[in-house]
Amino acid sequence: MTPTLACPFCYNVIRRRSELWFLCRGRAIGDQPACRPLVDETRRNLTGFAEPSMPAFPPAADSSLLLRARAHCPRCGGETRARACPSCHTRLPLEFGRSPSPLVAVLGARGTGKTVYLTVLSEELQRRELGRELRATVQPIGAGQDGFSSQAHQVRQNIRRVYDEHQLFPTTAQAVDGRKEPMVLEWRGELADRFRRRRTRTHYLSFYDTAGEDLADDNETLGLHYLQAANYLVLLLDPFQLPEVQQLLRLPQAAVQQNEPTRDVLTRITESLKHSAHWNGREITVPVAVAFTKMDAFYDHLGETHLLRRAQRRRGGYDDSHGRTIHQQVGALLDRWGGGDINDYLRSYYRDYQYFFVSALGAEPDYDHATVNPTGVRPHRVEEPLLWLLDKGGMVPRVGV
Ligand SMILES: Nc1nc2c(ncn2[C@@H]2O[C@H](COP(=O)(O)OP(=O)(O)OP(=O)(O)O)[C@@H](O)[C@H]2O)c(=O)[nH]1
Ligand SMILES: [Mg+2]
Ligand SMILES: [Zn+2]
Ligand SMILES: [Zn+2]
Repeated sequence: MTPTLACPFCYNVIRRRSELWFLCRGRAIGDQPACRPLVDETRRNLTGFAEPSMPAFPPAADSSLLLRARAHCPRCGGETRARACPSCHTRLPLEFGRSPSPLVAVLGARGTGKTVYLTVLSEELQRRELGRELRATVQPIGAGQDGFSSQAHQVRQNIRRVYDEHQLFPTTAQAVDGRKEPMVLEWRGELADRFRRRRTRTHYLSFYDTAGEDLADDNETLGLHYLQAANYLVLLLDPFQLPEVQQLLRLPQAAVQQNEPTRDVLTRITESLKHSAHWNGREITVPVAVAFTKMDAFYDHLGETHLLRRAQRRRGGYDDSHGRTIHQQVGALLDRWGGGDINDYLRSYYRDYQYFFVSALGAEPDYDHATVNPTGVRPHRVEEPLLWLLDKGGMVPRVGV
């Protein structure tokens, strides 16, 4: 992973932590009028966030080498320790920048299941089971603190929608002028250092949910900013688009929202990536977790004993031998389902990729009414692509080696 620091909201590079701006807290001194929240046009342009927020201001010029912990607002004189991104002015936590904070772009064609996947993944990461296993506490950025409320609110709202109200999502709106707010999770994890001392570190994981349409537009600039800055890619592919699958499963019409061969989706994504620094002239170098979605629709077809249903990763981190098993199994299924060209294509263009097969919902939804199965949400393998990526960044331990 590149060591550069970038803002998890606007994906612009931050060269040094000392460059971070301050955010006024509105605690005026003397009889000066206190600052109040205002719509910040820069923030709106860069992230799409259009609600009022407290004004941001740059650190004093003489503090560029020294990380000053506090500053006084030039307008109201109030003291503040709150930091903000120098580009988009979004508030950033005090711990930001001390440990790696990877940016993950989630790509995939329309209707692949990106929004459902990200919602379910964020909820599963926040649950005790996974948290205890990985010795990590995960929550939306700044949960419970003012100045962060909107992001945490959006994540919670999506989770409630799927888990409690059993509703799926309408198609994700295209980014306005190519910008919209990513989902940012705070990951406080405990890892042993090389002296086996346990250290707690706080990382921020930013997930950018591209609209399927952004890709369909064949517009190289849309989303490219996010692709370019991303440390990792999660490429979600819709297995319903594989040649043999629609006959095999007899899917209802509503389950197939579009008809685009996966190979074409891949070609378009590769073409976009060729305009970024992830292309070295021969291959794509950024790690890509290639995950097929909607595995639950294949449960009956695969049968209970199939490795893709039965194989269990060892707990405690990323299990590489399990990962390889799944990778091989998915590759073999692709051959069987008329997707052998996908294997060849990825092998020739991507340096570092691995296959996954996930089910965010765990049971088939009512495709016509876009509602969750009455048995509820029972995710399967949703964390596996992320563990593979986080292992590369040293954020989770490897197990079974
Ligand atoms: N069987 C099954 N279907 C799923 C699953 N996740 C999503 N789907 C189906 O896929 C549809 C689209 O899911 P979304 O997450 O909205 O897809 P998206 O990739 O965000 O689509 P766009 O926003 O249009 O790009 C859902 O309405 C479901 O019908 C899953 O885990 N299992
Ligand atoms: Mg979506
Ligand atoms: Zn002020
Ligand atoms: Zn920013």
